[in-house]
Amino acid sequence: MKRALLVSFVFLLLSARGFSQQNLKLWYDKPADNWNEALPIGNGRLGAMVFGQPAKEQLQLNEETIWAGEPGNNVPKNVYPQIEEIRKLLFAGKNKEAQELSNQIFPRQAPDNLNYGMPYQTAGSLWFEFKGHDQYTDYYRDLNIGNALTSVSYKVGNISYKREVFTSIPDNAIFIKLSASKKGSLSFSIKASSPQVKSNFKAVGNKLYFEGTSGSVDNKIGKVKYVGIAQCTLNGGKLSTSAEQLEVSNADEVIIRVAIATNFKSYRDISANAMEKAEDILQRASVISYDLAKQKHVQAYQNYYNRVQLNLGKSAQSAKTTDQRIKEFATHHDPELLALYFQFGRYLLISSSQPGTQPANLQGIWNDKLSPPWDSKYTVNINTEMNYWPAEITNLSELHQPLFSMLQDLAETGKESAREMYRARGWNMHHNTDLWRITGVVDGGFYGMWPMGGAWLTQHLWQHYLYTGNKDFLNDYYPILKGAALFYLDVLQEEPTHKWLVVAPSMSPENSYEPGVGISAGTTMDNQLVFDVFNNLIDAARVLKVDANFADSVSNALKRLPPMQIGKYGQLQEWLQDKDKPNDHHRHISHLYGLYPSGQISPFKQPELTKAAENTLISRGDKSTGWSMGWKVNWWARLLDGNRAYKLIKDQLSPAPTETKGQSGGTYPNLLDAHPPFQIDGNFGCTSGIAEMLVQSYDGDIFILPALPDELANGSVSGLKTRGGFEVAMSWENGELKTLKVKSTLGGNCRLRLTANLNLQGAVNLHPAQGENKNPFFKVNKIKSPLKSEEAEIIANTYKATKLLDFETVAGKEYIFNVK
Ligand code: FUC
Repeated sequence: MKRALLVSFVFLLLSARGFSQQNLKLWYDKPADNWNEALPIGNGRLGAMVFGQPAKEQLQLNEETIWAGEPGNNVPKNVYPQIEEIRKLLFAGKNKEAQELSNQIFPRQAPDNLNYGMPYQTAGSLWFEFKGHDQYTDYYRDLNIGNALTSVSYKVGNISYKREVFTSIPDNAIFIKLSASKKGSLSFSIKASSPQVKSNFKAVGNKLYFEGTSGSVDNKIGKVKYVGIAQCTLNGGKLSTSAEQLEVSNADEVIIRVAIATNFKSYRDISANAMEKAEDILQRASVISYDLAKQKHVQAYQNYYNRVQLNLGKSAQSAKTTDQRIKEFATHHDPELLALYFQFGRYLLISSSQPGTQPANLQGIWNDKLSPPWDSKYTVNINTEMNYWPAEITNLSELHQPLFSMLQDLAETGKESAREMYRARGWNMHHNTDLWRITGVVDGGFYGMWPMGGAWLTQHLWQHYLYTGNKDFLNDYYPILKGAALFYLDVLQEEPTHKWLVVAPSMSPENSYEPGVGISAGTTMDNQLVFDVFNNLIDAARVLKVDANFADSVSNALKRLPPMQIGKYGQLQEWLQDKDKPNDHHRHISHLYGLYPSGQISPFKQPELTKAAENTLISRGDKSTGWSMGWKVNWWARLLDGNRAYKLIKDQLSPAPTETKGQSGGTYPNLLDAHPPFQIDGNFGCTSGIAEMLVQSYDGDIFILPALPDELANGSVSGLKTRGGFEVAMSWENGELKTLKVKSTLGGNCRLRLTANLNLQGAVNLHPAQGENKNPFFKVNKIKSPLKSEEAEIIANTYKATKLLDFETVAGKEYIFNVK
């Protein structure tokens, strides 16, 4: 019996793999007309957008350290007395005056002696011009996310032309192969261009150099020097050069290798030699054959990518081009597009965030401008965090590392803002940072007076520990957690009414309770963030057996944080006072941080609070910016409403508006998320949301299929991770679990939550769970009972009955179950 089970399980996994591999392509029958149709490739450090135009191919290029400006923070001097003044005004109920003073000390535009962060900038483009290729037939281009290769093919006359491009992870270069069905038919020129003010181009031998210096913005001079080199190797034919271009005539096949490097060493050191670095990379890449480089790249990519398989079923839609499928997704059942979209999020993380690189910014690494929207920086009041939501649950844990490295920098630079602005120990940052790790206020008092960026980002450290159990990691990063806790210990103020400890001044990101007034004391999100910062510190100190006294003082402060509150409309209150507006459709719903990504609100432990969160979510409406809808998918998953989560995915996976600005997101033809304009967070948010619909592990257990929508009644998934280092594979039919495999990497008790009518059969002692989960990775922090307005009417939801089952696991073992 067991054997039969195993065989059927293996078959299932194999078929899932075979199945999904056929459908891992974005494909089109015409070239990209604009950037939002071009296809992104990247290795974490280098990015390219491939347009696929037959007569004039464009590769728009990025290198992740080409940012405007130079080292240096943006912390204003001598603002502490005014911060104190703002506090007093807030506690006296003079909020408008507090906002005015905040706007005055932190003006909307950067003052002359400061900056509001630097923009991430493009490295320019390479152009391949093929005379006579304007008329073509049999056009096809794709991006295969199963192996991270993009290709273009078409015919001119009876000759077939093919291009293949990839950005190698191991060899750190872009490889391009141009071929044709008939020998001697490749004739074209290669040029480079750049919008940078300081740039130059020269062709020497078989190399085209494109160099430049990044731009100057606000009080910073552009000092990032970059050197790009495209090296052309011919099979047959002839290569010639003119001043600024390479000319290929009658070649059989051409390989082009592109290296780009900068003088960047770290956020405070730009003394590297860009030319030497670029030549060195190219030299190494040029001794590897194209085929070997391709093989190495695919292997390195698949090492990450292949860990998760998702099969949601087939439909005839897959015969259509990707842009067409996006147009029809809301009306035509297309589960394969959903699986592709999920995997595309993983593809983007693998391609924009590799160990040792910069973290993925607002556009990952893909940007064709000098002044991209919001500078393509790191906005940390939601966007940067969202980029990393898929990292653990979709089994890409190592790719979280660039965010952790950035935190190491910020924990240094953020000491200055903590000290100068708040006279506090530890470190902090506000709602933006950049390559130079600024930590001061950006965009003025209304948007930027939010000293909570570090509180949110450090959650990623603790969550990484909960997923991996890596104590060395925790030990290394403990000082950063401690620095965040120290900051809030010093900054918390006693508010006059309840004597709770609150952060002041701050705000509920970007929202206002009166026109133009958002500045606050003790917003719900701040309270939730500090709750998590303090609990993480206490738990980390306990795991590492350090700082018992310090943990005690943190624990004392923790007890004095405000509880969550249910306001008069039955909503989760956003501010300390019940000032929420019932018709507020603001994109930020920051106080639902407690529901997701944090785990402070659970349908099973706090049904009323959960209902209040749901009321808030409903009143905010569905349609919003891309990232807001991505967040909503995760919230509806946590609210155990798979159908509503799926509805939000449909809103997101519909054609992006043609407007380049606005509040109603969607998806561009290249499957990238529209804020609009393009912003990558929505892709990552939806990817993690889809995973949260299938498995959740924040509430003391592993909830199997918590939010499966009716439209995805059959499917299978493997490789999803949970806290406690478990890896889950499962299949379901008619909306019910069929098979389940749990792999334990850390051992310990495994507590499963599943629908009550299911009985699992497996070769372990599976018994009804009792008491709290004794596996420490599943500890649930007790929140205070919420306060409830007398006017609030709350009728908690009834959820499908579930049961909890425990079994003991051994590290390295797999546990296979079938449903009886
Ligand atoms: C925050 C959001 C905007 C945008 C920007 C990058 O300011 O409110 O919608 O996503 O970040």
